[in-house]
Amino acid sequence: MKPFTGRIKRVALAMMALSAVGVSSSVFAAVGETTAGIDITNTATVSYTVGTSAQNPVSSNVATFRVDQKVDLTITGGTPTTTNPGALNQALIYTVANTGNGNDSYTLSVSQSAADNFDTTGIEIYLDNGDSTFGAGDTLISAPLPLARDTSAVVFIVSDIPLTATNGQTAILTLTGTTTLTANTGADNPTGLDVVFADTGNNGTEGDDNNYAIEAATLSVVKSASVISDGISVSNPKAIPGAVVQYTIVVTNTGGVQATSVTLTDDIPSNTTYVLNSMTLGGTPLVDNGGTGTTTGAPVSQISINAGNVGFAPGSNSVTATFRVTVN
Ligand SMILES: [Ca+2]
Ligand SMILES: [Ca+2]
Ligand SMILES: [Ca+2]
Ligand SMILES: [Ca+2]
Repeated sequence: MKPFTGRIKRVALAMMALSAVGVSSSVFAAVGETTAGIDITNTATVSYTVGTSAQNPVSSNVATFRVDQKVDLTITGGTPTTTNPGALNQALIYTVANTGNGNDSYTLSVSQSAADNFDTTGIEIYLDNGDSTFGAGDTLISAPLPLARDTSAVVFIVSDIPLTATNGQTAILTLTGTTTLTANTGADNPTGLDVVFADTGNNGTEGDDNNYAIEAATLSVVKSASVISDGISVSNPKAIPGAVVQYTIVVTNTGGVQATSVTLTDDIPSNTTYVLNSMTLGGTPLVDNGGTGTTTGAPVSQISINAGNVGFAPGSNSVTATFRVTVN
């Protein structure tokens, strides 16, 4: 009865491991299969009679063979990760499952696709601490990952996103796991533990993709100048010395996420003088150095305007700022 009880216990442990990481039990096709390394013994008995008398039965020798190890694993990429250009330590989630009938360890590696938009840098692999979220409690994987039969682990590829990535781009990364066991393709050793690769392709290695999806703000800036007054002509003022010229700066976001902390900075051009308190943002006049519009120097050599957030929804994806100078 002992082996039977033991198997119940193992299955129960496996189910606990499953619920801990939220993996469907259907991935573990080997649940219920006999564990590698168990010896199966059998004895034949012969009974007979002589005349009408039953004789003592005769037993055979014990025939023994060892259950061999079926190596099988699955790697499954999870939901893609949405991220931004320049973001550091961004995680892609994968599940590694031992679907064989024995304990195993897997060497994990990462490859980057060339059929996507960009590569990431600084790649590391982490083992999750059970919350399926990459965080401080997770552990850097630097050795083969041990997994008992019928258990799985959540693993993250963690890497940095280049600043050059743009809105809508993707980077595809493949996590590959390879058993540390060696297949025995020769004759069966009845009493030894042979290893058989039972995964797809019978090569002891499996992998799957996941990808980063970039959400970026894409800002463009357009600047124009128009003469407001020259003290001579109301209808057609010209840029003569003493004329007031208004600069208009329009920032437009054609990306997929709002830009934050948008600051417009402009040097006051040579041969002009800044008109004090002439900055506006979204049509609202700003008081110099009142919090939103800042001037530098006396006389003013530079202005800057804190435009805050610039959204990306069509129709509300731009901000307009103005300021004025006089021509010296
Ligand atoms: Ca790539
Ligand atoms: Ca975690
Ligand atoms: Ca064998
Ligand atoms: Ca394979």
